Order: sequence, then structure tokens, then C-alpha cells
Amino acid sequence: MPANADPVSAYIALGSNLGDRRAHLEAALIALADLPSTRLLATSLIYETAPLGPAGQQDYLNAVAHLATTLAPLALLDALLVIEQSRGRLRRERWGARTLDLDLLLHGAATLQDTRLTLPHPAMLDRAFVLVPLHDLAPDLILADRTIEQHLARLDRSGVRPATN
Ligand code: A4P
Ligand code: MG
Repeated sequence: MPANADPVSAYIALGSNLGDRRAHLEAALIALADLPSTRLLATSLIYETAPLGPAGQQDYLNAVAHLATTLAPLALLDALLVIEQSRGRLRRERWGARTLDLDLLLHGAATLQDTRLTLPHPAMLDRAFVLVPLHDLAPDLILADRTIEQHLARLDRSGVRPATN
């Protein structure tokens, strides 16, 4: 990518339900702010959320971060995987408990169907634990002909509440 490329807006979903969940999210935010060619513009509130997936998991803490970056989508994904691993992320079962999950929701207006990366993130519009924090940052952002506010209005958000500690 040329050095003078205009930055794009990227949104990252953060999740943790294992270990010191808040410390994992805070370390991830510091690491995101420290990425090359990237600025951390804003972060949502942190929410405590009922787990989607296998039964018996602890509740998650979830948040969304807004970046301005000139990193290309796959370069940013690689950087997210490095940050996940730095917090001891082990991949075991799909949707299983994890110390830190970082998903790339949006990278500007990019649409992509790569073996390693789908953009926009395919499940984001169905998940209140993603749309509630994204709504903190970008309620009027339009995706699939509707604003985030309108997408969120269709979802049950009863399992998502601001984290208290
Ligand atoms: N990948 C493809 N597209 C993307 C993208 N846009 N962003 C690939 C990030 N990664 C993307 O992810 C598997 C692979 O997806 C990556 O290697 C990447 O190349 P993973 O994080 O290793 O696996 P996973 O997270 O176990 O599976 P998956 O399908 O990504 O799960 P989700 O959808 O991330 O769901 N409940 C609550 N309350 N809160 C949560 O945050 N999270 C999950 C995980 C389940 N339940 C939850 C939560
Ligand atoms: Mg993931």
C-alpha cells in the first residue's frame, strides 16, 4: 500500500470470557493503539453479555474499537491474531471460551470473501453483543441499506448490559 494512502475507518469487536476479562480487553486496546500506521479513535463502553455457543461458559465482556488505519485488511487481521496470541489465546472448539477474541467487523467499505477473512464480518448484524457497542460509536453507519440503529432495533438485547466493574 502506498505510504500516502488515506486512512480508512476500521471497527474491531473485542471479546473475552476467560481469566481476567477486563485486563485482556484493556491490553488489547493498548496494543491496537500501538499498531503501525494506525490510530485508535474511540472505544465503546464495555458490556457484560450472555454467551452464545456451548453451554456452561462464563459471561463475556465485549466492546468495539474504532481505528483509522492504512493497513490493508489482511495485514490488520494478522496483527489482530498476534495480539490474541499475546494474551494466551488457544484455539480449541468453535465458539468455545477464549481469553481474547478480536474480530474485524468492517474495513472501510471493503467487501471480501477470502479463505482467511470475510468482510463485513458475516455474523455481526445478528449479534446484540456486537451491535450494542458498535451503536455507541456509529449509530448512523449504514450497512445493507439500514443504519446500525435500525439493525439493532430488530435484536433482543436483554443479554447485554454495561459492565459494572
Ligand atoms: N475470519 C474470517 N473473517 C474474519 C473477520 N472478519 N474477523 C477467520 C476475524 N476473523 C475472521 O476465528 C476463525 C477464523 O475466522 C480466523 O482464523 C480468521 O481467519 P477464530 O477467532 O479462530 O474462531 P472462533 O472465534 O472460535 O470462531 P468464529 O466463528 O470466529 O466465532 P465468533 O463468530 O468469533 O464467535 N458470546 C458472547 N456473548 N460474546 C462473544 O464475543 N464470541 C463467540 C465467538 C461465541 N460466543 C460469544 C462471543
Ligand atoms: Mg474470532
